[in-house]
Amino acid sequence: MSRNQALFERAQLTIPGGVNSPVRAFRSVGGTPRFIERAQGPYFWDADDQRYIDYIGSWGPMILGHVHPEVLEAVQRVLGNGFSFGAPTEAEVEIAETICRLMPSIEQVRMVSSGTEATMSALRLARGFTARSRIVKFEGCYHGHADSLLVKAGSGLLTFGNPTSAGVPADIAKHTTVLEYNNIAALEEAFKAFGNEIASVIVEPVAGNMNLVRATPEFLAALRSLCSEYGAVLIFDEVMCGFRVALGGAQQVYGITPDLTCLGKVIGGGMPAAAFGGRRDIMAHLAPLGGVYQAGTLSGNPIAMAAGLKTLELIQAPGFYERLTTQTTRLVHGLVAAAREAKVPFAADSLGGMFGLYFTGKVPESFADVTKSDIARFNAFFHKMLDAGVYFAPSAYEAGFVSSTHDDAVIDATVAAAQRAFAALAA
Ligand code: HOZ
Repeated sequence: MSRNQALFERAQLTIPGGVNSPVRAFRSVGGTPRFIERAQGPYFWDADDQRYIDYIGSWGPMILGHVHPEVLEAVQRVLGNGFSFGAPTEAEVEIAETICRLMPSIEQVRMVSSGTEATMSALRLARGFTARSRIVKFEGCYHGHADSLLVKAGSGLLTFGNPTSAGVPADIAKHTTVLEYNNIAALEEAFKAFGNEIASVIVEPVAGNMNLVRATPEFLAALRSLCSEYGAVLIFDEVMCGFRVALGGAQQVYGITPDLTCLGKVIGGGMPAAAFGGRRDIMAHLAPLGGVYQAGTLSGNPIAMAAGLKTLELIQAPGFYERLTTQTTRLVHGLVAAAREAKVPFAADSLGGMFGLYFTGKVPESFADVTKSDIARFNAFFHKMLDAGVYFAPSAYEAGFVSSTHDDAVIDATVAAAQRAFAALAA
């Protein structure tokens, strides 16, 4: 038995499903999850010492590749000073100043420890600010696992949202309305029906949790103008796409200014750190200034701040995003060409260092489009690539991530493996 298998069997005795986050269990692709022992640059190695080219990068944070020497040095420099104080530090001020400078829609920011905390807190703040309860989200956008966000659409616009997880009370789900992503008509209809009740609309401007799906510019523009017209708080969940699709996030790419933004992943450089921030008049409603309560023992943790600050410094290097975009484009173009050669229906898309692979003929615009993917083919492709030492996300519903260490040789090796995988799928 391999060490991966032995560890998975052992893990299942004491950890539900053997993993600390469900997608890691490989349930949708089948097979044995790889237990990772170490990583370097674009690679990681599992418990059987197999090397993989890593295209999840911890689901986004590792934009500089694993164990970047300058980030390592920055972390090592502060380790001896203490791991956590539960009191403010200068690094928290520095990271707040950096985030506000890089994303000008953010006038003030509060650090938290995870993306779930960021979105949950931003929504409470929006509700406190507007004194309204209803929130609107979009099908296929994932904003963490807070109760009010694990909701799917009811049978019609005016019916209540339904919980997607056991344990979420219907009484909470009923305050969430779920609409189709990129559907402007549905959005207009919803605002017409109950616009004055909407506290907030939360959206991933580039969705990364139903595979990669871009919002259309028209959809985001409609969202912005309807929220302004009806006094609803527009929240961009940029936990995945922030500092990934461009230095200024999706809001820079689209030129749309949200009221609040949620961040995570890259801002912690691989350590647990996330944030929410935006308009000063809204942020003033947060405790200790205002009546909306939010707190956290590990918020602004000094080790996480050191990793995050150094990461945010390095991604500002001239040409960083141009190179990242070039490498990611090289990957998706190579994969599309390989699939075409083998006559496998396949499409791919990318923005900055984030990409999506779809086993359908076209790039999707909604969750319904994504569900048309040939999942059996994706799973077969995933395993062939894994066997060839390439680790894509173990689900057809996840985006992929490229780091600055994925150079031409790494990308070309991936494409060569994909040529063989597609050829075998077509056979
Ligand atoms: N929520 C992540 C996928 N969109 C997975 C997180 C993890 O397993 O680390």
